Amino acid sequence: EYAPGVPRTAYVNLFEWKWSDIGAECRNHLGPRGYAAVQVSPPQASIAGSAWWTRYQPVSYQISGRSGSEEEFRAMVSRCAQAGVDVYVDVVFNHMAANNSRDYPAVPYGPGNFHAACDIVPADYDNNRGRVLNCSLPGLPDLDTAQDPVRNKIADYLNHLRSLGVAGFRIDAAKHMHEDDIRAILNKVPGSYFVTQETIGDGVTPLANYFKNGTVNEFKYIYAMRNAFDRQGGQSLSQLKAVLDPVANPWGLVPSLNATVFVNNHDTERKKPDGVHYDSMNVYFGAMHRLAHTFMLAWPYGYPQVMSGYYFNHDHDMGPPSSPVYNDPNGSAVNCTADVNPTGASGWDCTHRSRFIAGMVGFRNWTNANWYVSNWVSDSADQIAFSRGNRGFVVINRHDTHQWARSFQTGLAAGSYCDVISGGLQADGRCSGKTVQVDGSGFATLSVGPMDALAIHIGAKA
Ligand code: LM2
Ligand code: CA
Repeated sequence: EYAPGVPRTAYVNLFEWKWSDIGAECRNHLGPRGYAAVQVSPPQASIAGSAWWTRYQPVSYQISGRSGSEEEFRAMVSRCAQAGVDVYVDVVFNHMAANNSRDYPAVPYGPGNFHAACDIVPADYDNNRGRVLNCSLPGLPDLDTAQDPVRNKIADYLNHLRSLGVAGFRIDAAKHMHEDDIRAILNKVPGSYFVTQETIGDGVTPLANYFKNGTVNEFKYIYAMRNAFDRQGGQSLSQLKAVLDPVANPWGLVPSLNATVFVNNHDTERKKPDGVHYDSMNVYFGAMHRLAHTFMLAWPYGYPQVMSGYYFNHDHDMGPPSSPVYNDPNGSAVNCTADVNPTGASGWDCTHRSRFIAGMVGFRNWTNANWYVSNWVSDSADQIAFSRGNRGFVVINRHDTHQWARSFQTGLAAGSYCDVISGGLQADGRCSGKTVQVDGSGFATLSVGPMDALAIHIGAKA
């Protein structure tokens, strides 16, 4: 449970959730679990249709759509604020909805507000930044964000969201807009707020140019998680320490303070670039997916986002069903139960409720002050453990069949700690999970089963 004064250091994307449901989730789960913020789906009016991607085709900047009305949106923001949870909005302003006339009277934008029609082709990402910036994501009229009237319309939208209490923005398709255009728009939006920019690395986009606007999504981290946990490209967990080493930085990740990271987002979890492998893991990877979150939340790099949406079927994605069902403040739920296997029937994955994830949000918050890794140990390619100095210790056993049992140096002071993955500290101080004894030299004898993890920290002493 969250304790006042502890920083909130992770956020969740409640993809396609309704505003009223998000307000309730803030109060019942996100706030108490220590989430910093919730990213919400694009709230502006979009083309009709039930597919998720209709919301990436704006027809105006009015707050209206299947997640709810402006009044419901406002109520959500205030309920979340009361629970200590900020709201970040996914804002789409690189383009408007597919429409041959290029006329959007409700903004209004007319044909003169757009770049000349041309579609981005794959080779552009290797050799033509101008086309990545000024041609269209296939079919989507590309706004000329160098025009002041266009910048003003977008800034009006962002300022409107700010007036409703919004604390941050995820800028959709950011690398398809010049960094100076984004800066000029944000300059028209006063105050201080969080920004993260969707910037999939390619051969032509200088990611560092975007730092002046806020953080960027570091997609290389997502690929590192996929490769290690799904054993792609000959990689494994034991290599993560070297891959993520902040000094050697062999993959050239952006600096931690500039990065937002996730195990999967709404695009990568659906895409199979080679027709076989998903671009990232997703909920169908089960325990492997949860263990990757355990790692992401334990490892000191970036600002992590947990993706939580509806069960999708890659081949027949029918769009979001009706709302998740959650009932009481203690976490019992009908549809939204954590750690269930995808069935397609219950509708929503509720990834953020999983103990592997929710428990680790607390771990990240409580270990934030020790932004380094110590006591790293790996006994096999699939087994790693490490400390966050004297504040927390985690064991991740991704081995399919073998348990991992040994004595570990935890780095923690002597005492008994409550494992936040098998359970957690209850309101009455009882530990519902495993209790771990750390001796006077920091050692604990532990046994962690296959595809399981264990995490203890100073905020959950048994
Ligand atoms: C993004 N980031 O840069 C979003 O994260 C991603 O989800 C969006 O694509 C994309 N940019 C545009 O905002 C999604 C979806 C596309 C879909 C678009 C627009 O992945 O498949 O394109 O939203 O709704 C759809 C059709 C596509 C068609 C296009 C225009 O799937 O076949 O292309 O509309 O009609 C002709
Ligand atoms: Ca553009």
